[in-house]
Amino acid sequence: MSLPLEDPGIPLGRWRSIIPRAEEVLRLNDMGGWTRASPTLYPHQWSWDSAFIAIGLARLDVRRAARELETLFAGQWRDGKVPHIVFDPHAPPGSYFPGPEHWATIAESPDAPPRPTRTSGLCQPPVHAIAVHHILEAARERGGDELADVHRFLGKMYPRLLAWHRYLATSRDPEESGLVTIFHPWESGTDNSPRWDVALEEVQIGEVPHYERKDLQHVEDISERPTDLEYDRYLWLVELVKRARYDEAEIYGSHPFLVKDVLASAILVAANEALLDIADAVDAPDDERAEISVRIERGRQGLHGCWDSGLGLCLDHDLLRDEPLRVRTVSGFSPLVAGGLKHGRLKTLINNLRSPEFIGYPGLRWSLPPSTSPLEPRFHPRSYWRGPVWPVINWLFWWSLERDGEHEHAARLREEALDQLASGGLAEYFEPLTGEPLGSGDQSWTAAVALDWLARSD
Ligand code: 9WN
Repeated sequence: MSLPLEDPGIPLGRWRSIIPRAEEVLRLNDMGGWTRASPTLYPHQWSWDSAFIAIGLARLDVRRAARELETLFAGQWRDGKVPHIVFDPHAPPGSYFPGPEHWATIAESPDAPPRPTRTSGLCQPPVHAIAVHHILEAARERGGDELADVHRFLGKMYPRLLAWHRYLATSRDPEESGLVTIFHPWESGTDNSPRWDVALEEVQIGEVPHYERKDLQHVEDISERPTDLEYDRYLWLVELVKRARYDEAEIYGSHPFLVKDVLASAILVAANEALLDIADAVDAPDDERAEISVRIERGRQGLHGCWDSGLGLCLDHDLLRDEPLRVRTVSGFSPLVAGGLKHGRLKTLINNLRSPEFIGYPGLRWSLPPSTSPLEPRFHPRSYWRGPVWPVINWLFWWSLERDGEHEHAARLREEALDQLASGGLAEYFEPLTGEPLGSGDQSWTAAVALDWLARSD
């Protein structure tokens, strides 16, 4: 597997050295048909990581990219849920907490996947249909046997993706608001973001069985990871989900953390757009296409309802207290990801993204969006989702801007993001002021988005 470097249409310049490194990272983390998120900190298959990884792999080998998602979806639950982790039975025991033993009770759930139930019971943002669409586009460029194989793959994936999106539109949106409800910050993929602080602080922690964190062993500075208090809350919420035997309706009726997540909702809109194209490719029935179209519209309306004109951002909504979670984070730009915006709203979002509240903040090492605005009192430049720059978020914004014809803004984001990776390596996240690489090194999804960027001519 390697990127076709000889392509004269792709001026790689100062980024050329990233390619062999990124390929090496994906090889190092390739477990045979699936990719671990990183070598030590995350030794299993994570849901939205896998989708981004498949986008990068599609640039190297479309069949391997397809396999990545087939493996993940082998863990899909009967109700359509795609679990946030599919565990590797061969990973060293105790290498990640909470590992498979912590979730073993899912076997009791009627919704659990039919085969070995070595999955978590939560989910993550639905990037998967976007990834499948990338695989289709890459296969179309190649043609021949690869395209034929990818068409067979689409035939298998389409119903699974439809079931996944239906699950999110029903179990996670009984209100039909167009917005996805999450039960746990882990479901957002932006775990300790201050987006969740107010809602989490209301959670009264009950008796959490004794546990030992493993994540702190894999970072140099523990301030890069969530605090112990945050972990207690995370574990308590998992405990409650387990006590409800993963029964979604029961959780919905009693859980102390129920939040409409605008980023997951926006990703679902973009994923439904991708699914509509996939539906065309597999000649899906008209009623299914209509169903998907309704969801796209409803999702955009839902996001529109979360707009805060004072901040010029879109806000998550705490269902239990029926109030918006007013904090400036990258999720505020979710409408950009959902697309279909009127010109004025698109310009407002781009201006805000480039303003001193995010990319234009004085003194940033690279002109890239910090996960939390440095103007927020809860900003922390080293702590995970409370400030650091995340390459996958840069990729999502770049892709959205490209899709909507904002090529100049997209190109600037891509250039800065690649400069950051060329200088700091393929880290999980970066200190926004110094550019220091943080978290796990050799992070698979960082390598994957780099490969996708480098396969594009500009
Ligand atoms: C919990 C794997 C995952 C990412 C998440 C990121 C982090 C896990 C953790 O790592 O979350 O799911 O243990 O902190 O926040 O986005 O999918 O890379």
